[in-house]
Amino acid sequence: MADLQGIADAVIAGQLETVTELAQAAVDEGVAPEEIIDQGLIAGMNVVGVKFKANEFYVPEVLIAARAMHGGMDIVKPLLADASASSKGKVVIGTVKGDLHDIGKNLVAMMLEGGGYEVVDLAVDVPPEKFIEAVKTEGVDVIALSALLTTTMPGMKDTIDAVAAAGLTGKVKVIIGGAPVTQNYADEIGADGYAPDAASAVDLVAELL
Ligand code: B1M
Repeated sequence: MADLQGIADAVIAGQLETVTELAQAAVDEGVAPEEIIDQGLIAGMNVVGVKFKANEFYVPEVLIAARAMHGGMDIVKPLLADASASSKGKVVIGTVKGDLHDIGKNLVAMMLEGGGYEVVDLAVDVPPEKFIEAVKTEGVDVIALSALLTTTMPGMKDTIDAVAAAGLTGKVKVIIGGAPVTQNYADEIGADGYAPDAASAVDLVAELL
């Protein structure tokens, strides 16, 4: 039987090799990639987050856990991307200016790809003008913004303002997410939607398009 708890435990312990081995074994057993992500990789990272908050983990442990998690993601990602052949729409995603957290953003990107969307990933520390440029050059339907710091959340409003200033309101949807982000905040800044997690982000994009 697939050892999803083992994957979570190995993420917490930062054991890259164990994570990749167990993730591969789960894939070989036919476990759905979404299940491996939710119950293994994300479950482990959630514990890491709690430990970081409680000062039981410091930055090096968090980075080692994140690296182990990425090892698992590398195993399941091709399966997600293969889940659908034709693109249902194009999404540009990035973590807002000043913010370097990319684990959640990467998961959202992967799940969107798995859901059949084309994803343009602008990575981290992305200023509003870069999103606007991508909308203009890539013809994207949705901008997905991630923020993990309360201090960088205003970058989401700045991006929505830049969309308006570029005359793109209504032509492109802006959706937001990340641990400190809420539906209330989305309403307050005029975002088209908020998703609490990666799976909901896929549902939200489907709803909006
Ligand atoms: Co940072 N960090 N961090 N950190 N870090 C937090 C966010 C923090 C809550 C920890 C804490 O103090 N309790 C805190 C923020 C406090 C606040 O603002 N209120 C914090 C801080 C303070 C900092 C630094 C300032 C620390 C310092 O240097 N003093 C610094 C800032 C650097 C910067 O960005 N400029 C910093 C640095 C780091 C590391 C580099 C060590 C590392 C990031 C590594 C990386 O991303 N490559 C890191 C990490 C890992 C965390 C925690 C522990 C875990 C974040 C994570 O990856 N979670 C985090 C504590 C926590 O969240 N409990 C913390 C797992 C991930 C799967 O969840 O990202 O929430 P999450 O994504 C979810 C959903 O939110 C949603 O879907 C994802 C999957 O379900 N989602 C979206 C995310 N984006 C979405 C976009 C969408 C939709 C849904 O678009 C529509």
